[in-house]
Amino acid sequence: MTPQTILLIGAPVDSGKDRRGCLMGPDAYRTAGLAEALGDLGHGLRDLGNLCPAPATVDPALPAHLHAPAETAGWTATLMQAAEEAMQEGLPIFLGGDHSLSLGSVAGVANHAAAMRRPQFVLWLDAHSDFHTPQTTASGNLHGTPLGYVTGRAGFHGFPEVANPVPEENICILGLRSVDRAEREALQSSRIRYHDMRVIDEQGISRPLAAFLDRVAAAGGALHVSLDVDFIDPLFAPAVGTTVPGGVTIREAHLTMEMICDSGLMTSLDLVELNPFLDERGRTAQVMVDLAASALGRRVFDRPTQAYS
Ligand code: Z70
Ligand code: MN
Ligand code: MN
Ligand code: MN
Repeated sequence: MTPQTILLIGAPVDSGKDRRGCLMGPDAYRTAGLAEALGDLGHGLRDLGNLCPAPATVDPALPAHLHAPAETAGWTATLMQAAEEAMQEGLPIFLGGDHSLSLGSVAGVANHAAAMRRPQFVLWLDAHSDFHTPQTTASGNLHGTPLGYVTGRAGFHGFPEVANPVPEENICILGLRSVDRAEREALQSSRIRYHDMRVIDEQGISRPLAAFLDRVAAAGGALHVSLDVDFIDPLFAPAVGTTVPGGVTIREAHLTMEMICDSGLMTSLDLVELNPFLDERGRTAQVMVDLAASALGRRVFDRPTQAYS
């Protein structure tokens, strides 16, 4: 693939749920050799270090059961600005941190796309749909809300304004197998394209993915990819707070990344929900580094011996 300028942005966000440990994610990716792996592919690399959340206060209109709303609102402001700036220089990879970091990363890249007059698309690779609002979440965990926020759902009082909501029809979710009732109803009456594990089992992962990538290409869109560790089966990627059995295999995850790479469409990437405290000798961090490398050009062969079609 064409060499890129890749910006590594550490976002040790740990406020999106109760269970701690995702704050160690950025350093686990560095320790597992992310910069070296991407540099070996010929890309230019800049590690911008780790961000910290802007100061923020709780809006009294938010429901009382939310976990750490002020800290997450502060992270959202910081990440939104960092994302917008990074998009002017290259391809940012947001090293999480839990999935609440995507409130800021996605809203920020969408602001940049709007300034470039390009439609923003989002590929959400996750066991969960993360489409809650502060009012519909039963757990109070804001890592379950980023798609609600970036599509412009109401109720995020005290959070930065979403200037450029991502159109629902520009979002594709793959890997679903844990969706709460309130989310299911909201998803079913939305225009989001969502595919559960049954679809992947029956059709393979390449069919729904190729259809989405074709739509992004036809629209000349910018593509943000948000990779939650729990997209992958916990047998292969155990370092995650909420393990949901029945996820994609290493092979399906690599195929996903290779197809994204071949499309040439990806403009930004989140690596989220890695909890190194729960890992086994770094194996999940290594899986995520290998997947990022596949998305950015690593291949078994540099030339197919037969067409991969
Ligand atoms: C559930 C909630 C969740 C992980 C997102 C789960 C949300 N829907 N969990 N990512 N690992 O609490 O809202
Ligand atoms: Mn906490
Ligand atoms: Mn998630
Ligand atoms: Mn998840």
